[in-house]
Amino acid sequence: MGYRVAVVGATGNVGREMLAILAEREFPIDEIAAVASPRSTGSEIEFGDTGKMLKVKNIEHFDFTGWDIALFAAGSGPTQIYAPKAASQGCVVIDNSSLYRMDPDVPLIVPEVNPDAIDGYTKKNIIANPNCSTAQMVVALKPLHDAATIKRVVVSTYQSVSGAGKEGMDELFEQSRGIFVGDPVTVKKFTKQIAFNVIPHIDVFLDDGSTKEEWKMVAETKKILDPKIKLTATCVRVPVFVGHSESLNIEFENEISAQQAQDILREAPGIMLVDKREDGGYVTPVEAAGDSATYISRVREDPTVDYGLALWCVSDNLRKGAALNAVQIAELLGRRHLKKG
Ligand code: 11C
Repeated sequence: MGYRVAVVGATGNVGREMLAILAEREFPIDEIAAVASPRSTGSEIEFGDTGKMLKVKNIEHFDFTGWDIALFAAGSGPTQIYAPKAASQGCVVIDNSSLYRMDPDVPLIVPEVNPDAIDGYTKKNIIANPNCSTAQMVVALKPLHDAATIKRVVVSTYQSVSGAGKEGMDELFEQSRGIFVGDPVTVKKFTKQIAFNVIPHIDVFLDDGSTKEEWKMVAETKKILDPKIKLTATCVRVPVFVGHSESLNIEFENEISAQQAQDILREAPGIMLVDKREDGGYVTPVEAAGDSATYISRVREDPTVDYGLALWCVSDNLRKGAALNAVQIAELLGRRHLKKG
């Protein structure tokens, strides 16, 4: 016996990936619904690679009564309306938007990091999925924090355009093509040319000069991992289609060598250590795209602080950063709370 699962926002980058990962991981499903805005109603979408076609249902008329789990990848606007509706109709919402992440009554979960926090989901029947740049980073930080207690993190991100949705990917493609054929560059989704460029700006600016993406990395890390960790982030958009990369400088309370960190990371859940200290002995986003792991490379000691490490972290932002983490939350929920059969 399986679950009745709805994917809301099923036609977007993350929604499609949610369907693919549910199918790939053989999540026990009795019935699956692809739900989206009226614009997509009636179109068909494949349930992963199963060959099963799903007719997209209109979110405005969808009744969540009797559905066990809804994976939302619908953006904050529709989520604000339909997530509370689904939750009140008895369906547990796993939401990928930023709307509920800092709500004290909503657990913010990365299953490798804070699985026990999921028990608080009953307060609102909603569980939040973190921002993609936070998710892969906390997977990397957690085992090191357990070993030597992290005091401070300096992170610089290199975030792919798929984080900005399909329009972001289209803009990189169109600008790249246009530059080769001599067309003028048109900027729509991003604030400057993204093709053959990098842009040190993701999400809106805040009063202190940081951006909301940077603030999310700070606030979400505190909620998921440890409120005592100090973190400063610089988030940068790069002309990569899929896969976020991060350069991390981590300062610890206790001594930890690069060798010890490598040994710990090699065994840690969700992580693949690829760290050969030779040409090409590290992972880049092109290799991480389409994969489930968070890859760690370039682990080395940082001699500028008492106990410091530097490392490189890469993951598929649409998978661990969004859809995979949401499906892992659904699996955790099933194991702990919504047992079937
Ligand atoms: C990006 N990290 O790469 C963003 C996308 O809060 O869920 C995800 C935004 C979020 O643009």
